[in-house]
Amino acid sequence: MPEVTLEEHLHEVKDHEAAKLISEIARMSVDIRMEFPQRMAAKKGEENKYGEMAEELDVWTNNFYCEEFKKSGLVRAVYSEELKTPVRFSEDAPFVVTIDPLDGSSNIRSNNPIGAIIGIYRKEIPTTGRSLVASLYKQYGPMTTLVYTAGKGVHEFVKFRKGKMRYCLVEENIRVPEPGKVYGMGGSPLKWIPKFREFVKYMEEEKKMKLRYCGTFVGDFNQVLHYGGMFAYPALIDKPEGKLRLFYEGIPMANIIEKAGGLSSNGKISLLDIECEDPDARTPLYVGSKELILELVERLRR
Ligand code: AFP
Repeated sequence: MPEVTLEEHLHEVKDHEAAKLISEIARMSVDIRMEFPQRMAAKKGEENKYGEMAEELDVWTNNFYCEEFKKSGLVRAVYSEELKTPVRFSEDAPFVVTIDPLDGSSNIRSNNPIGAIIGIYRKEIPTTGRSLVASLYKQYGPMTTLVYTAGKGVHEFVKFRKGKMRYCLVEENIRVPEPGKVYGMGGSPLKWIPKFREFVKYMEEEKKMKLRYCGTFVGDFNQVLHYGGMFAYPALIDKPEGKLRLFYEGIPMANIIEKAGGLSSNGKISLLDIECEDPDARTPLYVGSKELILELVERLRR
């Protein structure tokens, strides 16, 4: 297959400013990935707004993105899982971005896959996911990959080290396989709502699906995008809103799975249709193959 770089592929994106921002975000991976080894066993940073101990690398990565976004001149506001309030730059810049700058950072010490999740809007937040211009995630695994949608299809690239940094196309117009093969769930099974626990049993015993879970949403999502099935961080008995963040994690990834022919849900409706005023809101999250998500929503409704 002829080598197609990310920059060449982005020529197909009608919104040229969005294409430029996606290319800028891809370039940032070089400096970010180089920070990992020296901070692997870093001490815990300070407590974040959710009362969780942010890793030092969370804080560094967030600051790096904010500095680079400001320099790009393309971003007027950054909403981040690591910021108590959004940081604002020049008001005439075209985009507002939501970022989970380092998803899965509690997995750094164990060298599990980690990643970044980014939503790109022209409109102000809060808004629904339907107004996303583009969304993307980067996975820092054995290889650095980037998956994006700018509205027309979902496309995956892998970063080559040779020569100047470039991402090359691995697969374009990715479709979530039906039926799916794998499932993964966050949290403690003892805390999942009973109807979801029953559905997990159904996936195991009736659907004969295989458990695949790495503890990072980006890694667990990526498996479902490629092999089909479901990733869930469900509603919990003591926390009906679940753990994952609607704007920083759920909406950008829901956009990708749905543009790839899959579905997302909070147990009732698509994450892209949730109207929410709170940028820090959490949501129960179910994403995956369309038929499986429809079955789950039906069973949760009973
Ligand atoms: P961290 O970024 O604090 O590691 O949280 C990662 C995450 O938000 C998401 O990537 C995982 O799916 C989920 O948390 C795992 O949560 P549990 O450790 O509660 O299963």
